[in-house]
Amino acid sequence: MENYDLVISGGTIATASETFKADIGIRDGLIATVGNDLIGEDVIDATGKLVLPGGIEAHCHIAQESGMGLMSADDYESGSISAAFGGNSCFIPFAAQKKAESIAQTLETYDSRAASKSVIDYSYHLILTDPTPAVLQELPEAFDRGVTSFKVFMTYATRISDAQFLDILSVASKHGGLTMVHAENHDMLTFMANSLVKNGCVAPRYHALARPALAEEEAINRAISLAGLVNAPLMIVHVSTPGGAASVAEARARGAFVFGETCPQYLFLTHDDLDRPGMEGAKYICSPPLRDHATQEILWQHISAGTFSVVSSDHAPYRFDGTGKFAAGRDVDFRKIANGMPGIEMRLPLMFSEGVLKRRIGLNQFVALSSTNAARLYGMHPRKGTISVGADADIAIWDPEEVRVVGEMHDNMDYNPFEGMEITGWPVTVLGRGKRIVDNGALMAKPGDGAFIARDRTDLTGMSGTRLAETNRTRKFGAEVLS
Ligand code: DUC
Ligand code: ZN
Ligand code: ZN
Repeated sequence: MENYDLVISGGTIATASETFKADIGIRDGLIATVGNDLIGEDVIDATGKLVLPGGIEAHCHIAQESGMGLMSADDYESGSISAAFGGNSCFIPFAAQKKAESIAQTLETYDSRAASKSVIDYSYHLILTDPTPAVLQELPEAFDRGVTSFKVFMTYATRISDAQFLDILSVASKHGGLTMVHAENHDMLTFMANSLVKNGCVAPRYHALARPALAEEEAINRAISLAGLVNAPLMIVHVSTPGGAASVAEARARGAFVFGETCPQYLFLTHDDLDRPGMEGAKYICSPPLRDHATQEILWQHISAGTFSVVSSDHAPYRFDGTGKFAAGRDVDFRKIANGMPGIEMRLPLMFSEGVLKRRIGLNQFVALSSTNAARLYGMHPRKGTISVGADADIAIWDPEEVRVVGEMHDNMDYNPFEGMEITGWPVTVLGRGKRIVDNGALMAKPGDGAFIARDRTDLTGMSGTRLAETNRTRKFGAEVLS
């Protein structure tokens, strides 16, 4: 009988499509076989445990300056460690372009921030803030080196105009990149914020009022229309509204290249959290803002109906002090409080405990939402995101019965927005390419053990896209509307 480097024995394996009992044999960091009675140099007894593909965190801000220029509290070491304790074996933080910077310079900066620090495998999504013609020309080179997705903003100082958006989308359409968008209508937000502040409404709770659902819904519809014009794939990140989710669902139902993401904070927290005493509400300032209980239920319905391809943390860590939330002072209005909250370690336990165990989603759907779909969408499948022969042995072993009350996490934060919740089901061992990253509460990996993963372009097979009559060459008497 063959010997493997490591065997995971006796567990219940779940992928995005199947659940079954088997052993996994690992050799040279890859899954070499899935079978019974396997023999290994090293064995992990997974009896009574779930054996899942390691989570892939597809939206987090690590060692990144915000639009306000504020550095996130987590670097690639603390951020990746926290991710691993939360069941993730791979993550895709953002690499944010500074004004006037080339994409090559941006990627060089983030390579130096990540390389010797991450304990899990990683890639980046670019953030485009200065899409000059030279930058757009450079974009396909980033796709070629495996950075195949990038985010743009429809609000903030870093926002792009609709004209710039179309230019970007048409480059992405032609060269196979995936555009991710923060969709909120900037002028609606400015109007609301100015009116509130003028009337003395400056406390954290007004953050939610200043960013109404309608502003997100309008921007999502516009983004889908713009992408449709040039038939470009589009990922709407952090969808927080019923109308926004409905637009994603409608676009997907007609085969458009549209994908959606939501986040745990929109499922587990509400704008009432912004109304905590004193400045405590600042901990819950994130954008889009927290909504209400009715919205949570509708977002859950969209999760179970398949509207969202991924549930990501949007971990954007700013401490509750002068280095983070209050970098502009303690007595400032809500507009000047750092925007974002932590959650990279909580994403999967929350979704397992409240999603799977409360039967809102099935176990296979949990795997799809937490790992497999991200791997597919962001060009890492089948190397990552599944348990199959030849895949990286990126595996999370979960105790589905362990109960913990949420407290401190392994990130570099001084608060946890989910503190005090009772959560059932936690990852106990996480492997990255066959090596233990965390094991029974202990960190086993070293900074630098994680490697950069060059990603493929998004596979759009099975979606028809948007073929508008006006851009169809044969109907336009041969005119080249789109090059
Ligand atoms: N958008 C994000 O994706 N994260 C933090 C804040 C924001 O506006
Ligand atoms: Zn955003
Ligand atoms: Zn984000």
